[in-house]
Amino acid sequence: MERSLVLIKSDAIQRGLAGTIITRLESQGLKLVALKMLHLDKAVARRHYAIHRDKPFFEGLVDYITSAPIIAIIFEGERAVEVIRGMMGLTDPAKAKAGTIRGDFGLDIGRNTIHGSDSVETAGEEIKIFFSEDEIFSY
Ligand code: DAT
Ligand code: MG
Repeated sequence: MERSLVLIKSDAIQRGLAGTIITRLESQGLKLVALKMLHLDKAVARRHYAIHRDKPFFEGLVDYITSAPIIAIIFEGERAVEVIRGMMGLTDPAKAKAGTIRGDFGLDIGRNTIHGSDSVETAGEEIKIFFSEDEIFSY
């Protein structure tokens, strides 16, 4: 069974959208196997977004994701990575289709409410940043 790391990002938490977003994903049949609320420090944020370190938006992205608490979740399911990316919609909420999480709730490309792993390999790496093995449940 595939796993994906989801982050409910700072703007979504501040706007009270965490439950709505989690419900959408759970309702699709994705299984919650780990969940925690945390306030990221800059070092962990930089590690999570390391692939973007040379982009002009990198420091703004790190400031944003560390500006308020987030919720980190591992969802498990068949083709979980692809299913979640589809439900999230495109990175820029202005381009994301209605019915997708970003299309419905995203404010702008920086504040787009949700992160989801972009491949199974990335998911494995991202999960290790946020969770230890004993925080991941089997049921
Ligand atoms: P995604 O989150 O869809 O995987 P990404 O990996 O390209 O998108 O970028 C990571 C995050 O960085 C994205 O969710 C929001 C931010 N971001 C991406 N492109 C941006 C841009 N041009 N300006 C500002 N923020 C950007
Ligand atoms: Mg990405």
